Amino acid sequence: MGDHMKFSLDLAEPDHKRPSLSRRCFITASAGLAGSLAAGAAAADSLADVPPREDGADLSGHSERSQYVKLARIPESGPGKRNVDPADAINSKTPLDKLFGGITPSDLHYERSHSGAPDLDPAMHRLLVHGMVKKPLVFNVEDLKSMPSVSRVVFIECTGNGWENWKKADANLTVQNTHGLVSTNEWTGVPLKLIVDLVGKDAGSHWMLAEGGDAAGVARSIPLTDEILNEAFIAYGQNGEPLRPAHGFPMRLVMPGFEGNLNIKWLRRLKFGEQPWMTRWETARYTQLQANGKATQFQLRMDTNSVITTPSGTMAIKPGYQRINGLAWSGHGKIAKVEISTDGANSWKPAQLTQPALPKAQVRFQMDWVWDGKPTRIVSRSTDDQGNVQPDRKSFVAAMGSNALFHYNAQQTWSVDETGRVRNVLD
Ligand SMILES: Nc1nc2c(c(=O)[nH]1)N[C@H]1C(S)=C(S)[C@@H](COP(=O)(O)O)O[C@H]1N2
Ligand SMILES: [Mo]
Repeated sequence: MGDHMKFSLDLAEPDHKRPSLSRRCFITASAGLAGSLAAGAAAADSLADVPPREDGADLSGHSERSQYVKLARIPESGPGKRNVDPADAINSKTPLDKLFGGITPSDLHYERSHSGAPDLDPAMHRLLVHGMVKKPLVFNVEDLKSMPSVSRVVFIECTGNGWENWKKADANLTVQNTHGLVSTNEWTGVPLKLIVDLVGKDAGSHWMLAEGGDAAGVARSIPLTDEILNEAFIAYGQNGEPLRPAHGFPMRLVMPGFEGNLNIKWLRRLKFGEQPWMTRWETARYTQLQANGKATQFQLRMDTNSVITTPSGTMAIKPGYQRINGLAWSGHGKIAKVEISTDGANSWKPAQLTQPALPKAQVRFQMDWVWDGKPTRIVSRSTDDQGNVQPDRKSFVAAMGSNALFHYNAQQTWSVDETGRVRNVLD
């Protein structure tokens, strides 16, 4: 590792057989490196080396980000259509390259709204639950809040995430552009199962229609598998506070592991029935065009995915020590392993996963790398606990054909040129 300090940070999950995390979290330095810390760190031996203490601002009702921190989503009006007037935007992407850990701040959770974000009055809002049930019911927000609740950290991902790279790679894209339609929040709400039991769903009903209260009237037919009945919930809470209007205030459906579109916002109706309703959102839209020109319906699961966020598109690195990190997620379950290649997918090394790695949530991965200054390509590959491996781009496109637009989960390659410039490339 030459003159560079070597970090070896063990992030393994503690368990009863092992010493505690704090005892196992250690940093070791290669010999003879006193004073030569990570990039940019300087030797110091007195308080004169750090700035003096400062007066504080008045305390306030809520806190803002530091004036020195600039974080924003990017509104876009479709694949490759950036820098648009927000009035024309159809989605707004999360700055994955500027965030830490696994939770997305609420105001930076990506947004996809088909007809803007209505600001609904919770006192007026109602949820109708009807169809093949013994007793149709109407719930308001207070009804939901008074019931037993679940809180769960899960990712929501738009089926369109990754659509930028289906056909070509624009070298000027950041990871926010390529992968910013996925975010992870802690959502709180009432289990769907409880609502199903309260209304007395007919045993012959295996589908549920969920409809939003926005002008677009997004409505989807959801198959009532055991997994969905056990895991779906109607959320009113987001990262410890009421939902933000952009994310469905005052209530939305949360469907852990399934396509973003099913997570119906501003939820106003659940209807139980025998067959899917074939709404325009599952016929004209959100179907997957195959190579033979036919479209597949109800491709609902979000697949195993990962992306390196540092270093990533448009960043620049210097030769020497780098701490690579990124995010991995799978709609099938928990991320079990992430591997990184720093030589264009020729050889792979395991990355460390930041614990806890929760099922159907984004997990942060990290790895040491010393860049020798020669042009190369870096890429990550995730595997989940159900054995699904994120495909390389060539086999993914060969399997899906190039007519498709949704559910892109191929490995993301970043090239590094001799000046250290990092760029989006296909493979
Ligand atoms: N009522 C309604 N629900 C909706 C949408 C919408 O436009 N209206 N957009 C859907 C789509 S396409 C996605 S990807 C997710 C996005 O959720 P978010 O904006 O909270 O990230 O919400 C889904 N639920
Ligand atoms: Mo979406």
